[in-house]
Amino acid sequence: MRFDVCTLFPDMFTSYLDDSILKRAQDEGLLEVHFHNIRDYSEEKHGKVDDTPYGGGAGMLMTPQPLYDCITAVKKLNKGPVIYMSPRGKKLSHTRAKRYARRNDSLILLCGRYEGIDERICDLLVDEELSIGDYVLTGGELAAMVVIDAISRFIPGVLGDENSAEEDSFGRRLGGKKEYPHYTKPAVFKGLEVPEVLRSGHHAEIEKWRKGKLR
Ligand code: 4FV
Repeated sequence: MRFDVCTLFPDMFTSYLDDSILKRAQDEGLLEVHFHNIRDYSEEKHGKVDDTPYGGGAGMLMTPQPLYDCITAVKKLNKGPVIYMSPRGKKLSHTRAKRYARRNDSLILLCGRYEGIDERICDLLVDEELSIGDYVLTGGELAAMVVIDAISRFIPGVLGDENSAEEDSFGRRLGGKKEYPHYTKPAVFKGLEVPEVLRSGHHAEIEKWRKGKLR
């Protein structure tokens, strides 16, 4: 799966994507993430990408020209939907992440900064707005990392165990509920014992106990 990220801060993604599961997924060609610095498309001197809002109000907005030219250039490379990370958007969920992974080979993620972007970019180029929660971040980059992470877990081969994504919280295996408590070695830690049933080897009993712990 290919992601193209339009952002003012491409370097923010480096450490997050250069480690662990997502790094391996990229090395194995299961995941591609390309970055496009919106500032590179500014026609203003000094790469200006923001300006004051018409009608007044606090803060600055991202101006339309750099955004339009950046996204238009990226659309030549990536035929997927343009998704703007915004508190206004539909809420990211297990189901929505899985759907993106199943229905799309590629996505374009647009990261806003300041108070957001000129609405005409939404009118002209944005296909969907997506939110990771009802709060406001200083930039869409963190939201884009969350989206890349949550969707990538559903790309076949990214997680060691094919079923893992469905066995986690909200997964089909758990009926969409939040997962049961997990324990690993040692059997006793700070005087707290791992529930006996989990060490019994009785799989039916273990399954029953786990189902009883779902929330
Ligand atoms: C956000 C969210 C979010 C709004 C202004 C970036 C910021 C700034 N994105 N889910 N919540 N974005 O707060 O996705 O442009």
